[in-house]
Formats: sequence, structure tokens, C-alpha cells
Amino acid sequence: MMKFSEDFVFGGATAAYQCEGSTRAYGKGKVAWDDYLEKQGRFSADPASDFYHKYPVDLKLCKDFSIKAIRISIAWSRIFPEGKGKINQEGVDFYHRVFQECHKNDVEPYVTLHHFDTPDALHSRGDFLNRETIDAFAKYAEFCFEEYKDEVTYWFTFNEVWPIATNQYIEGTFPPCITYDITKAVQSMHGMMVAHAKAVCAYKAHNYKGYIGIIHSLETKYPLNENDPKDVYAAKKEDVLANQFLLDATFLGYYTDETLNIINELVHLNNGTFEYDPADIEIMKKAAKENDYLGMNHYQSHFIKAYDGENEIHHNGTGEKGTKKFKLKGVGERVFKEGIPTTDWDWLIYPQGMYDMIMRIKKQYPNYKAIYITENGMGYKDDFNNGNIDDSPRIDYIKQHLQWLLKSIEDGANVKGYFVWSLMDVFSWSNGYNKRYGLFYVDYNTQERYPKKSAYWFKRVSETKEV
Ligand code: BGP
Repeated sequence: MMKFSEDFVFGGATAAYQCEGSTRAYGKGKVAWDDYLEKQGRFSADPASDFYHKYPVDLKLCKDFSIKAIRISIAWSRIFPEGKGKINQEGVDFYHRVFQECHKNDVEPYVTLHHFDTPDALHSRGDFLNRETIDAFAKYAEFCFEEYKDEVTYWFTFNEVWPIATNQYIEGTFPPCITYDITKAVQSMHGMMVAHAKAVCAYKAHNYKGYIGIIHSLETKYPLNENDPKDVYAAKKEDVLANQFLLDATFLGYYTDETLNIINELVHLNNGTFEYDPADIEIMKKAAKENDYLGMNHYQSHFIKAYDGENEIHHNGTGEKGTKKFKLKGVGERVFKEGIPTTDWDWLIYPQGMYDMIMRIKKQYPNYKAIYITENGMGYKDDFNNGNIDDSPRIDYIKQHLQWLLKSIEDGANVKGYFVWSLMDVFSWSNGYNKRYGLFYVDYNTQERYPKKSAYWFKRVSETKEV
């Protein structure tokens, strides 16, 4: 049996807003989620998994379970409560303590600068549709690079540019909850890619000893009927919008004609146009050569059918199987495909999609250097049975993905690590707390952690490098 190499990294992933709690404490500035969740009244991100106080426990668990790396994000508004200007020293010190605790436990921190949590002051003025946010992000990034240069070697600028854009402006499940505005989605993705490029160039200009990249959520899009040209084109359009636009920006630093033609067709659906400053392309091209790696989050694939009816999207945020709908006028409809299982939240379980996406990147963007799978895992309604949590379906899910990942390495892809989403159970943005992902179960009443069956299984994988 083929094994992962000795230096292959097995880690667990988290994000600040989903695990820290203390959302309005210790000098932290507001984010749009604070008011949005309060108004919605379904669930609160406070205290979530209380990582703000429990991080020594979680890092000790990493050590005990041979989890050699952790993905952490810095909450921008802990450092700059208003997004720019005044610094909150308490926030700065908190991450120093976290990183030091990581090293004490031999757990390497992989640090994301933006994980869905733009400070409200900037978010309310247009988020990445506003150039002000782009410049503020670059300054925040530069501050972190310098401040944490002795503690952090692995950086990521953004987590998941497309989900931010689609959830904010197409699906409407993230504040400001706008629906079906493809133009805003595209424009904001471009804004984030410019911000990413500025941060990468700043990092490299200082010659820091570490590495930097970006994380994209890459879901593979297949035509429902590959012999029907309409379905083939629908899948192509979804792919360009969600994947290729960002892959072009990341690895080429410009958008190819194929990408631009489809993007223009799609923004036209809202009577919009996609416009950008030619100077953006200069900086994006520069950054394209400097990225050290791509972080790839991958959970599911989509089968797409051509669709010209009215827009109709329903987000399954409750775990009531079969309630999800995604029909985007002029783009396509995501459909279930016989024989392909789904989670309770209607996410298709199709591990080959991970392999196909990696191999596509290798072929289409041969300058990609390296890939980390920065998130993969299964949302599941875990049963707490006197402290025994048998999450065999999750083990099965992760195992299948790791097997396809091994195959991609065997076929020549340079994949250097795999992070399970999530390390411990955390708050899920639009699903709350019954959708659990962790290797460690969190009892939200007591904040006690309990290893699930998957934690023991993953420990063995990390130690033996075998699946
Ligand atoms: C990714 C995000 C994570 C995490 C995960 C699971 O998109 O980067 O923050 O939440 O998906 O998604 P969900 O919680 O919606 O099931």
C-alpha cells in the first residue's frame, strides 16, 4: 500500500469567529456577524468553543493525538477594532500567547488573515466592493507579518473568496444578505484578489523566512449529462464563476479570454459590467509568481443541468435532508445524481471530485508549486453516548478523500498536507451547532472536550501515514 511521505502534514482546522467566543470582549471590534446573528436570533457565536480561554487544552489535545499542525485565523477586528488605525494591544498579545502555546506543544500554526470576518466598520461601507477595504487589508496583513514573524512561518491571506462572494451577494446567507447579484459577487472577488496580491507582494518584499498563499474552496462541477452541450456549458459557467476566475487571478494574475467572456455573459444577467483598474493586473501578475502554495478546501462536487427559469435558492441550514435548492437563472441548476450519497445538509459525497480538481490545477496551472488541503470533513449530527462518540460515517468520508488524495500524489501532484475541518466542534456560520465537524466533541454547556472515534483513527493515520 502506498503511504503518505514522512513530512506530509496532518492537521486540524479552525477559524477565529467559529471557535474563539469572546466576540465583544478584550477590546475586539464588531463584525457584521455580531448584529446579524443577534437579529436572526437562531444562534450566537458566543462562547462557541471558547478557544479564547481553552486554547491550551485544544493544543494539548493536538499533541496527544499526533496532530502536528493547526489552522488558526486571526480576527482582524481584535487587532484593528475599526479595521484600520488604532491597535488593540490585548488582541495582539492574545495571538502571541496562542502561537507560543502552539510551539510549546510542537504544533505548527498555519495562519489565515481573513476568515469571513471583515471588521464591521469596513464591511458596512461596502466590504471588498470598496477600495478602502483592500488597502486596509494590506496594512493589517503587513502589521501581522512583522509582529508575528518569529512565530508564524505559514500564512494564508484569505479563506474562501468565492463562498464569501456567493453567500454575501448571490445566496444571501451571509451579511449583507443580498441575493442574485452576480455582478457584486464578481466585483468583490476581484477586490479580494487584489488585496491578496498586495499582501503577498508586501510579504515577499520583506524577505521574511516563511511562506504565503491563499485558500480557495474548489468544488468540482460536472455536467449532469456530459453528452448534452447545454449541460456541459452550464457546468462550464458555474466552474468559471466559482473556480476558474479565482484560479486565473491566483496563478496567472489576469483573467483569460475564456474566463472573461463567460464572466461578462454572467454579469450581463444583472445588467452589470465587470470593471477593474488595469493597475490591479500589474500587482496580481507580480503576486502570481510569488505564491508559495494553494490552500484548497474541498467538501463536495456539483452536477449541473442547464437552467433558464427564475432564480431559486434554498439553503439547507437545518440538516433536514432533501431541502436544498440551487437554481441560478442563466447559469445552471445543481441536481442530485443517482448513486451519489449526500450528507444531511445535502452536500454530495464524491471524493473523486477532490482528485479531479487537483489534477486539473496541475494541468491548467503548472506553476502552482504546492497544494495543501486546508479543509475537508463531514458535517454530522454526532451522538454523545456517555462520552463515546461513534462517528464512523465521518471516518469513512475522510478515509475515502485521503485515498483519492494519495492517488493524486501518485499521479504527480505536489500535495504537502491535509487539515481536517474541524479540529474540535465549532460554530457553523449558517447552520449553528447541530452540524458538527470536529475530531473532538465539544459539550457546549461545560466546554469539555471528548475525543470522537475519528480522533483515534486520525491519530493512527498521522502516525503511520497509512490510510
Ligand atoms: C468552509 C469554511 C468553514 C466551515 C466549513 C463548513 O466553507 O471555511 O468556515 O464552516 O466550510 O461549512 P459549514 O459550517 O457551512 O457546514
